[in-house]
Order: sequence, then C-alpha cells, then structure tokens
Amino acid sequence: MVKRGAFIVIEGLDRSGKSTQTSLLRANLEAAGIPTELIKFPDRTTAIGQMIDSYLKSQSDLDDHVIHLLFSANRWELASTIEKLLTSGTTVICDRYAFSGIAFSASKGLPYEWCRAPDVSLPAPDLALFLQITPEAAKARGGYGEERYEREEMQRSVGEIFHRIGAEIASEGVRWVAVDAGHERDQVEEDIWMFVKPLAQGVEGPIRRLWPDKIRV
Ligand code: DGP
Repeated sequence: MVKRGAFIVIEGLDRSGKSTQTSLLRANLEAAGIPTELIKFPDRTTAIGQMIDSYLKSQSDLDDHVIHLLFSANRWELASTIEKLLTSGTTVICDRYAFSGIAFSASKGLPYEWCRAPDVSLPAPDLALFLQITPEAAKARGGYGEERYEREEMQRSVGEIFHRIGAEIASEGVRWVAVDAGHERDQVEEDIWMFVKPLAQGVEGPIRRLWPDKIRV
C-alpha cells in the first residue's frame, strides 16, 4: 500500500514554545529526508487572515461568533492544500489547528459544541501534540505579548478547555499526547521527536475527518 504523509498538529498555550518546536521538528524531519511542510494557523497572509490579524492586534472589534467563524474559515481555506500535500507524500506540521479554535472561543463563554461545529470534518491529524506549560511558567518566559488573548486568566481557562478536548478526541481515536513544555528546549525537542519519528516514514490509510459522528446527513 502506498503511504501518505503524516499530519501532525502542535497545540499549546501562548508562549509554550510552539513556534520554536514546530521549526525544530520540521528541521528534524527534513534532516531525515522526509518532505515536510509547516503551516501556521492563523495564516495571517490571506484576506481572512488579515481580518484575524487586525482583530488580534485590537485594531478592529468583531462579535465573538464572527471571529470564531473567521478562524475556522481560515483553516478551511487551507484544508484542500493540506489534503493534497498529505496525499502526495508530504508530512504536514500545523502550528495550531481546530483545537485552538474551540479552546480560545469557549474560554470567552461561547458554548463548546457551537465552537466545535464549524470545524467538523476538517482533515484530522494523525497525532496532536499538546505542549503543556502552566500559565505562570509561560508568563515567566518573558511575559505575554500585546495581543488580545495574552492574559494569565484567559490562558488558564484555555488550558482547561484543551484538556477537555484532549479527552474527547482521544476517545474518538485521534492520538492526543501531552508533552511537558516546561523542560529545556532540547528535551522538549527530543520528546516530540520520539512521538513523531514512528510516523515519519508515512501513514497507511485514508485521511480521517475531525468529529465525523457530529455530522447528520
Ligand atoms: P499565534 O499566532 O499562534 O500566537 O496565535 C494568535 C492568537 O490567536 C493566540 O492568542 C491564539 C489565538 N488563536 C489561534 N487560533 C485560534 C482560533 O481558532 N480561535 C480563536 N478564538 N483564537 C485563536
């Protein structure tokens, strides 16, 4: 059977080291000769991404439902690209994905199920790695930045919802692994590699969908 590329998602709180670790992971995969593409969500380069960017920088205000749907639309914009890459044998790493969508919007008080709905049936990752760090430790790493959600109490609530998501999707067969991101950078890199390496040579079987049982036809 021809193998397709693996779909790896890295999630975590702000300042958990996601961007550093996704870059390191890409370098490790490329060093192992694996064709790899790194996609970062939100993708601020598209028209929708620019609206999100302006919202995050507090240059514009949007209703919570509207910004939630824009974040989801931003993922759907790239869904077919992700599928094509995987099918062509490229491993795809996503820095954030639908799980951030639920965690951040539900933290603002929107109902969990409502937040999940627009992302139902996006391509499902073969592995989701959650970089676990306490909001205190994240803050101690030089403080949060200027953007809208970078406050300690928001990050605490986001972390709690990520745990709920992890339990839910693990029960639906998506592999969700928490990695201790409070360790030194090299250790976190090594831990991530240990989980990704077995998938690096490709994955058998079709690309799965997120929350398939939530669709009624
Ligand atoms: P980043 O570029 O990874 O720092 O993400 C920017 C901010 O946007 C960060 O605070 C997390 C938040 N975020 C990322 N994805 C989503 C999403 O789908 N929905 C919401 N509401 N927030 C998100």
